[in-house]
Amino acid sequence: MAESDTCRLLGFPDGFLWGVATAAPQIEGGLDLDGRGESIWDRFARRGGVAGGLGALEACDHYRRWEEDVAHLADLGVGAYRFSVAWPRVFPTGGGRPDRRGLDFYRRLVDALVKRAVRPAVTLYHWDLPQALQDRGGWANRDTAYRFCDYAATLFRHLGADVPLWMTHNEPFVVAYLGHVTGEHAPGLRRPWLFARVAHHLLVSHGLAVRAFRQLAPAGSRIGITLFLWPQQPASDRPADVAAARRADAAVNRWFLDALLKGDYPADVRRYLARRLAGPPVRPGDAELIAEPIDFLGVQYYSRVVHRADPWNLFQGSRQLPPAGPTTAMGWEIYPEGLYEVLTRIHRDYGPVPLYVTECGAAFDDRPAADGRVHDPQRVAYLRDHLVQLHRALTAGVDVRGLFVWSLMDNLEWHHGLDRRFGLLYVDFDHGRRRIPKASFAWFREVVRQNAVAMPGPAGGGEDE
Ligand code: GCO
Repeated sequence: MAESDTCRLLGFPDGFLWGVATAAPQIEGGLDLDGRGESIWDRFARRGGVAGGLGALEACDHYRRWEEDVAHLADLGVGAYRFSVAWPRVFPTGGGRPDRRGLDFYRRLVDALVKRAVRPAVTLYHWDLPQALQDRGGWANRDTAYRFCDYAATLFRHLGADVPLWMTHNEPFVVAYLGHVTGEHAPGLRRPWLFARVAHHLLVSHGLAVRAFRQLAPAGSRIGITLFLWPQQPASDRPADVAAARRADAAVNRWFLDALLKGDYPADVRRYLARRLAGPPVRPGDAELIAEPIDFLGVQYYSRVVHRADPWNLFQGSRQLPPAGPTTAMGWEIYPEGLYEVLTRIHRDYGPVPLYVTECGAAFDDRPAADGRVHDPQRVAYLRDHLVQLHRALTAGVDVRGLFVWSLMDNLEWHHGLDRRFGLLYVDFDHGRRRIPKASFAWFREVVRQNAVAMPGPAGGGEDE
């Protein structure tokens, strides 16, 4: 390395945890293998909710190719791998006796990771509810929260000793909103009045699982939850726009942050929802349950949303402005400063809770070049610019312990199907699902190895080595 490169390195604290993330329904496939039960995403895809239909859910065939994927993780040199357990593999109908084959799959995966010094970070619910539970009302039914706790306890017992980081839920806002308000995600409902009810039951199930964890998990392993936390900003300083952005922030961000870290839902949005739709069905003791202390909070950041007041929007009284600047293949504005804003905001408004950025990444239209390699300088620039903002937050005193890139490999981007490529590994879905490390894979390996990010030189090069 040249002297000048050393000067342009932005170093991270010792022990900073670098990782990559995936989720079972987005990579595993193997829908019919080893007794796996039907998930709400299978049913949703069968009904036409997913581009590419049920076949797209075969995704990366990770259920069969997991050893190859673990080898890629080892090659990448990451300290941790965040993945989710498929509830329908462990309890095909949501409850009863666990299926040994499902548990054994995750046991083998965890053992292989531990052997390669990659720490497993397990998400319990990344959106694949057993369809049998949906048939009984899904998350709109409080009973699902108790079923979730049983499922969580089973995993704590089986894997607890080897999993240092657990996450109860992935982005409960997205489950409540895209699954039950807009219907873009499974179970595909358009019933805005269910938002607060579903969100509440998700949080109750989180609290129950945290309490079970305290009894069952070995000392030293930690539990938290991951939240979708995008800044919601006003389009102008007109009072109506400012109020609209504030309301959106309350529904998207504060609803969850306040309940988990302050022990109450924000009064403004609670009143608003109760008046226009329906409030959360809170029972005595729920507030304390939800605010059961967690060991860390997972922050998932991709972009921001800018709001213009619109009284015709029933849910939040605003509409979203189209992005002003460059976007990713998701149509999301590239706004790295937002990561700094989110991290410092949590620190300021909620105190010094340990944070992990449990997802950050971007989709671009990658394809192999004539030389067979996949050059993705946009992803490298995206990640680098976000790491710079993360570093800024660390310098400002925010307690961020690690970052997980979304994602290890191209995978099923929910209703969009297989063509939104977020991976560091390119997956050739047409030819045997071959994995090809992209240029960003090599770039991230260097970040991990050096525990530092190299800043671009005056010519702006060094991105596609
Ligand atoms: C989410 C999920 C991931 C997505 C990723 C890109 O944050 O929506 O956790 O499953 O695939 O965020 O949209």
